[in-house]
Amino acid sequence: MTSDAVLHEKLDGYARVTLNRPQRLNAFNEDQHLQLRAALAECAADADCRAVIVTGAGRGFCAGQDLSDRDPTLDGPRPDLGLTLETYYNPLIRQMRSLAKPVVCAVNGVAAGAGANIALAADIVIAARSASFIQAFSRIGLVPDAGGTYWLTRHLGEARAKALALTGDALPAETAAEWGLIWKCVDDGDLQAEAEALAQRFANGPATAYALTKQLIHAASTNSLDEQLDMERSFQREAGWSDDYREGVAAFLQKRKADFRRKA
Ligand code: LHQ
Repeated sequence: MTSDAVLHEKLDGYARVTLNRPQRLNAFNEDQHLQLRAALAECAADADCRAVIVTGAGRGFCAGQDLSDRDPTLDGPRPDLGLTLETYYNPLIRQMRSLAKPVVCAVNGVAAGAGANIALAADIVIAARSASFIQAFSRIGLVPDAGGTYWLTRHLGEARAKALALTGDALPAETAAEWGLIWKCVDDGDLQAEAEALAQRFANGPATAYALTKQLIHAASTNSLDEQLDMERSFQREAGWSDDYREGVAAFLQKRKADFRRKA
């Protein structure tokens, strides 16, 4: 690929992946989609990468789809947005959700349209105080996508989900944190350090337990209690057989810090 629409830095035990079209508030074109997917696939395959930070360059996190790329006012057939979702956004959301490593999103500025919902697909979302989340779709005659109706309804309930989606009003980061849409809101100058501290902590933590915990929590919203208890039993069995559990208990009994990154 010829552009740097996404930057991929490999750090000590984790990666930072940065959306990098700041002149367009990191709105997505096909290039940025393909580069993000490739970066995340590399993170998934790289055993040295144990956590991922996703963030944006410049003053915005992501303004969703680059609207000049799917312009319905041009001559010719109207664009098939369903195909765009099927080809680009849906695989991306599925990829982020199924990544067997913690994904931390550091929302450095406005997150609008699909940009907001891509942020919400991360496992942990930290936002700068100046950031906001905008379900901008209704402003241009569209419906929320990239999981928006799923995240909003599950995290906030119908009343707030509908108000945000139907009005397209901006939700300030602080309110997003108060409402439980995201993990927390921090001062702008602290955002990247907070995200890095979290990623470093995950990089040094029990990778198998993290991967299994993600799956359990994803399943919890649709499972019955009985199904969830069964799943916890099976996953705990697997966790209990891991080297991490052995090391965690050994460290506890020896009154030392667990070293989950040691080579077995
Ligand atoms: C942009 C964009 C943008 C291009 C800012 N595109 N240039 C999926 C399937 C297929 C197709 C349709 O969509 C989807 C999902 C979606 O994501 S639909 C929703 C698409 N996004 C939006 O509708 C948001 C559009 N952007 C905005 O409303 C504003 O830019 C926000 C509120 C995000 C930020 O406002 P400001 O801070 O005032 O910044 P700005 O508007 O001045 O933007 C800065 C520049 O970025 C500007 O370019 P310029 O050359 O004038 O400096 C914008 O044109 C450009 N930009 N968003 N999505």
